Amino acid sequence: MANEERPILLLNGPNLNTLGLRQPEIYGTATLADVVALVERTAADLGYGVRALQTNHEGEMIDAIHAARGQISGIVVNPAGWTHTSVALADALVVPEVPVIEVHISNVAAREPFRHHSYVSPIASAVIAGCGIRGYEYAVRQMVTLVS
Ligand code: CA2
Repeated sequence: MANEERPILLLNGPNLNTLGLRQPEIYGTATLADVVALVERTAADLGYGVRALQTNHEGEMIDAIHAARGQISGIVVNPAGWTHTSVALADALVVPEVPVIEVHISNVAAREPFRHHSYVSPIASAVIAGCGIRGYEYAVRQMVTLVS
């Protein structure tokens, strides 16, 4: 099956639709559209398509993950605030049975203690944090290495 038929699923969690609009000292000035374009460009260079979703609604993200089962090569996810709160999202991410790579724009380990725990990291193949939006590019490259 061609890689385009099994795209990489790019998931961005709550409030990331406002990326670039506030707190540039933490998150930089790039927008969510810049992130999606970077991921699409990187994946296309490596022969993969991308299906992208950003949502502020946890159930919508969980439903999208369930619906992707059997259709995707892997998941690149920035769970945002749900990283630190959501057993349900972590449980959903294993449903498609594909590699999951967790991305954080900021270095969560260097921030408040409540950001030091992730429910997603134990089910992730890799975790990238503190590289700015470049972390998404690195995640796609690592994903393609894992699934090709
Ligand atoms: O560093 C990251 O990528 C985070 O996942 C971002 C989350 C935060 O809760 C995590 O601890 C780390 C926050 C995303 C909120 O999105 C914003 C976008 C623009 C400006 C401020 C927040």
